[in-house]
Amino acid sequence: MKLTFRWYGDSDPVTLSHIRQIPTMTGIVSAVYDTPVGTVWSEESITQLKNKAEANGLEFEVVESVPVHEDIKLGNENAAKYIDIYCENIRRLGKAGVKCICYNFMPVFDWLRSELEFKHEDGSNGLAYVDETVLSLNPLTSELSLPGWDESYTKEGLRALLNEYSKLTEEDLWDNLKAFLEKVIPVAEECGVNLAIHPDDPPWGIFGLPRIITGKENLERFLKLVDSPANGLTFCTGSLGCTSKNDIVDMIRTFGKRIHFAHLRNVKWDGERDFHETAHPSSCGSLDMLEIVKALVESGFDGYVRPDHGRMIWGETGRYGYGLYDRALGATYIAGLFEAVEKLK
Ligand code: DNO
Repeated sequence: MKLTFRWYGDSDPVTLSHIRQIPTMTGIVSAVYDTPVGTVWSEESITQLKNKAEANGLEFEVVESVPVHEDIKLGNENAAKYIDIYCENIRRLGKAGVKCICYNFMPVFDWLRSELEFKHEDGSNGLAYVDETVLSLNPLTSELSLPGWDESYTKEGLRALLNEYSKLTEEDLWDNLKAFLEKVIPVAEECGVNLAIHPDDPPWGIFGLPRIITGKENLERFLKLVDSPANGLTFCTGSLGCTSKNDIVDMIRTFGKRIHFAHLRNVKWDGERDFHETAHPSSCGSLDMLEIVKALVESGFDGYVRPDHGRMIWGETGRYGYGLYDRALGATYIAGLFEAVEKLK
């Protein structure tokens, strides 16, 4: 496995020189942030990103994310045009040495939490999700700014989009995902790039919008849509594992080789649809991180790993979930688990 760290570009308070000093770190996970969704990324921006990483002794082999335009998910008359653009981005990234592209297929909203500064007993704080709070929110009237809310929508734009989605069923979303994969996977194969879908977070429908990348059965169905190694998974333990209904160790053992990228983090279940994010070690949350790493190693996983959301500790402020300190602790913990499991194999 290759240990990586997410970096949000020049505006990220966490610098590349910080990331480089985390033991055993090999590379960054990043994206071109200077163009809107559905545009071609300039070769210059891609090269700049790669050069910056390399100047700091880091590789740039993983992109998170190349976002999928809503018209592709809706399967409307613009879908073909945006899929062509997506293919061009795969070609350009492949040419620059990118090996893995993470993306998601969640309508409108990305990952969602109801609390950004949930207080932990030790004085740190982190992200949390309380279903009742989310159910009481109306995305059209709420002034909240949460991760997953795309700030670029105007209220009118969002209303129109939600209205378009109101006609879309889960089965329609499956059809549109299949149509997307049938075009992009052959291009990915040609370019030596693996695509890795990120599960829905949380893995259930919200605000009446369908979500389909949610659990074992659906992941099985997903992998069969286009049965190619290039059509793989980002296995996010915190997303799939935020509900006791998903047996994530079993899922890792089932999907093994089709996992190209692993997001390893822990969560504590507070109810059937309530959870908060914790420090990475097993004893801090509900997930058994050792069993997770064992399952990855034993199923021949040979991809990229990154620590995921961290708490804010030691007075750090910054991008929610993406501070330096707790993620760096997570990274060394993960590296330790891999070392132990691999040596004891
Ligand atoms: C949250 C992330 C997600 C993820 C996208 C992938 O922290 O894991 O934002 O990057 O859903 O497209």
